[in-house]
Amino acid sequence: MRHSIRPTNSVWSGLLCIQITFKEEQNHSEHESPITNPKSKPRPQRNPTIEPLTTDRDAAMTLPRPAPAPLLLLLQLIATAAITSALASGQIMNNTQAMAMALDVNEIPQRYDEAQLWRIYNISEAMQRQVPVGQVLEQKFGGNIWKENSKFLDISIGKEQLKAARSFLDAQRLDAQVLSENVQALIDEEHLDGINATAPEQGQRSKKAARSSMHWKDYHDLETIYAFMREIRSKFPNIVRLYTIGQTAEGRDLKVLRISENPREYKKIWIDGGIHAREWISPATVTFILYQLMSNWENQPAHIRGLTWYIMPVMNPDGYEYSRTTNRLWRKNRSPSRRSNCLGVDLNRNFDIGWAGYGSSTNPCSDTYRGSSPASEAETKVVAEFLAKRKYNLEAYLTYHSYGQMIVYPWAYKAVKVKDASVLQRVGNTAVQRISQKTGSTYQSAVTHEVLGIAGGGSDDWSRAALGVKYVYTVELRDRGTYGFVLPPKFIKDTALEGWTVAETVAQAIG
Ligand code: 0X9
Ligand code: ZN
Repeated sequence: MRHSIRPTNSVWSGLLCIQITFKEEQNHSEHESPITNPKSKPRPQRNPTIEPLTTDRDAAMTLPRPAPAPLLLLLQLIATAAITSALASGQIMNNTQAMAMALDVNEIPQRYDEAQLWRIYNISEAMQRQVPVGQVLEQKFGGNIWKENSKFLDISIGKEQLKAARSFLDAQRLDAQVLSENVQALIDEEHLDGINATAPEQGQRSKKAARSSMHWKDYHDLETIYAFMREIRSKFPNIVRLYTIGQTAEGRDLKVLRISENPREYKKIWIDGGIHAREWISPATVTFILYQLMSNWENQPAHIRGLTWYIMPVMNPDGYEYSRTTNRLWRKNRSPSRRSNCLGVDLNRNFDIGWAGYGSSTNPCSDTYRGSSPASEAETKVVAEFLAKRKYNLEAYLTYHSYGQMIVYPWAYKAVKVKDASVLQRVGNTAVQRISQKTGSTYQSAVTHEVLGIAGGGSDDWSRAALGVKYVYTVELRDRGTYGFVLPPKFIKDTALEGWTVAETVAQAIG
């Protein structure tokens, strides 16, 4: 039987705008284990012009509603008391962090008006040992680290702290290149770009709830991504299985698709996205990979069709939704901490490999907080358990992040290369070349610690160390700093194609 997801046109825009009949999943059981599905928090949609897969009620909750005045006052009081107690308890917390905490209480969207994005070069290792520049900018000046690698540090600084942070850099004889004068403008541009790309043309709008709204002209909320996964499952019931492997701290499902014609015998490849909430291009790319696979499954070459694919587009659903609704630059998950009012653990510092080593933080307020113990987080734990049970024949682990345009391989937790580094480098180089031919983008392939520095607790290193997976890559998608995480939707298709090219190349290498 031929399964097909029907592209509407042959050109890019049409090719990517799949029109698949939407059917509710009541008749299907996707749970392999009897895990219940607790009521998730309301999930407001960011872009009301996208054809809804959710109900009208959900769509109506596009923006968080302003709290009535007395309630605001009360919330302010609570926030002030919380800030005072956190300061009293000796927690290192600057104004911005305290503000963010107050905002967590209110769930009022965080704005970045006139916040600047800086790139700071020439931070020597010696200087870094004396004055950890990123850490100081983060903790003293409310900076938000976007990217730290061997060559530079990208950090955004709120309007109020710009002067003071500049003086600090001057004192250190460091200069900052301004990548963006106004981070909020980047966020607004990203939003508008998505709205323009998806504005319904006259007479073209399909009936509500009659069609799936998946496309790659804009970023999607979790529910749309999950509906797409269900759709794939119901279109290909013989070869696709949809797992709910656990729930997050906020009660959202963690979902994985398996695509295989012979799960017992075929070699396996795992692909995940969305470990970091703000890297929206990652889930967009992973869903695109799913689409590339399934829109032409029967004609795929043997090296693709002859594999078992495990695909998890959003490993951090709570963080992803929080980034969509409340704080665009949120990185971690949203789990509460016992010893702090700050929320969230960096899932890519929470895996059980070099966990207490370099490159992560013990401070729950830090963006690289490693958690209270290895795999303390539901997301980490269930993924690790799921994979550990399936490690036989598991040949590849691909994890998609942004930004930087890099394809990196272990190790990250120590300054050593894996023994077959030359093979990984060769496959990485092939992907780099193919990407350049396809889209013209320049990517770089390298061993992680050399280009991104040492950091323990990463999913990539864990898959290699704990499961012995051979082809392990972290793919840092576009761009190289112009927009950073806030990549306008017009770049999704080509970036996702680059991500697909890496997956294709690795699949071919597995053979
Ligand atoms: O730091 C990370 O987790 C990744 N970069 S990102 O900007 N997307 O956050 C790089 C991960 C590389 N691998 C490990 N550190 N294990
Ligand atoms: Zn990341």
